[in-house]
Amino acid sequence: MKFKLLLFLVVIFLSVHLVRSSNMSVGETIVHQPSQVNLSDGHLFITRVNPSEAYSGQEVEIKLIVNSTFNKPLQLTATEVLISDAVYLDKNITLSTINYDVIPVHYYIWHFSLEPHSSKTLTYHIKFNGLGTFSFSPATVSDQFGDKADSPATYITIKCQPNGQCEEDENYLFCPEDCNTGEKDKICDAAIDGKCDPDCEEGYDLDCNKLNDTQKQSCNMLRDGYCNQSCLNEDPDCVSQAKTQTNFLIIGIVIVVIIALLFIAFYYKRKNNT
Ligand SMILES: [Ca+2]
Ligand SMILES: [Ca+2]
Ligand SMILES: [Ca+2]
Repeated sequence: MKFKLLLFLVVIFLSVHLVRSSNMSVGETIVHQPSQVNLSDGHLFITRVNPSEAYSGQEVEIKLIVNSTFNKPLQLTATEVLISDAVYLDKNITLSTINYDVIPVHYYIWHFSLEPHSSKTLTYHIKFNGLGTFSFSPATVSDQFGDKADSPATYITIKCQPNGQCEEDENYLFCPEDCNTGEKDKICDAAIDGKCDPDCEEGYDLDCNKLNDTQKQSCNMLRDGYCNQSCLNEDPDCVSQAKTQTNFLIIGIVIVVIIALLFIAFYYKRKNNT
């Protein structure tokens, strides 16, 4: 009995001690603090919507759509790292900068609140003066609980506005309307078009016909009309040659089989007649 009483007192002492150490009074309701709410199981989303293509110099609208399926209001911070090749047109959005290894990286940051089960669209505008395919890195959003969500990376291809002239910074790849293959446009297209592309290094455009016999016979992996014995399975000339030889062999076997069958049929027919 004494032992049970002692055990009861110890339990009471430890309970009071633990409650005191957590700054709570006896009988106070335990409330989960915000940091204990876990949203990482998919209550917060961010998506970027941008056109897949645009013209050089054309204003492009980019949308970041933030969506919450949580049942309480959220205080959110969204961040978008900016593409260095683009021109940012919204003067009313503050441009922030951070240095990574002395390289400045610009970004937009938005602070806003979101009601339960609602979404918000953040919009900004850019244009590109150069041609090419540019990638947006994932945009991020985080809430007051420390939970985060990332958008998928997206891409945009900037093409020229055709005007019939292959101008500086235009090329066959992103401005095929104005630039033909084989032109000096900083792109080696290596097309077999009868023109030696001045942008190609020696050996890449076969129209340049600069390969000497030694270069052709080496294992250069180029379709130069020579089957390089040192790379039989990789040289495109050997592969096509081998295919042709195999096709001829198959055709030959089929012809022999047909002749043999005709001969046998003819033999038995004659035998039956006699
Ligand atoms: Ca042009
Ligand atoms: Ca070229
Ligand atoms: Ca060419």
